[in-house]
Amino acid sequence: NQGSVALEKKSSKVKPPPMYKVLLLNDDFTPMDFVILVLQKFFAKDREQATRIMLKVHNEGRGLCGVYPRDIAATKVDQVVAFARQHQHPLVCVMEEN
Ligand code: NFA
Repeated sequence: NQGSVALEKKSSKVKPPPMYKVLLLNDDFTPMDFVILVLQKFFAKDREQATRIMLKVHNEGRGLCGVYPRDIAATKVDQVVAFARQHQHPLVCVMEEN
């Protein structure tokens, strides 16, 4: 089992958890600086990384913020959407299985 028991055959039960992408979607109204703030606050990006991701979303319609196990991904989505609504911005954040 992936090396946890000496001489046992490899890998019959222990699997890594399914992973989920968390993505931001473009809209016409959310300010660019707010999207950069979201990427810094919830996804631990520095200002330069956050700016690159924001511009990718703006230019291509969607962009990857991070990849996480299901519960963590779902919490990020909820936190981002709640924060955006508190500030009256329509920003959309979704998760999808990797
Ligand atoms: N398109 C928005 C604007 O021009 C900026 C934006 C980027 C919104 C990424 C949502 C996501 N103000």
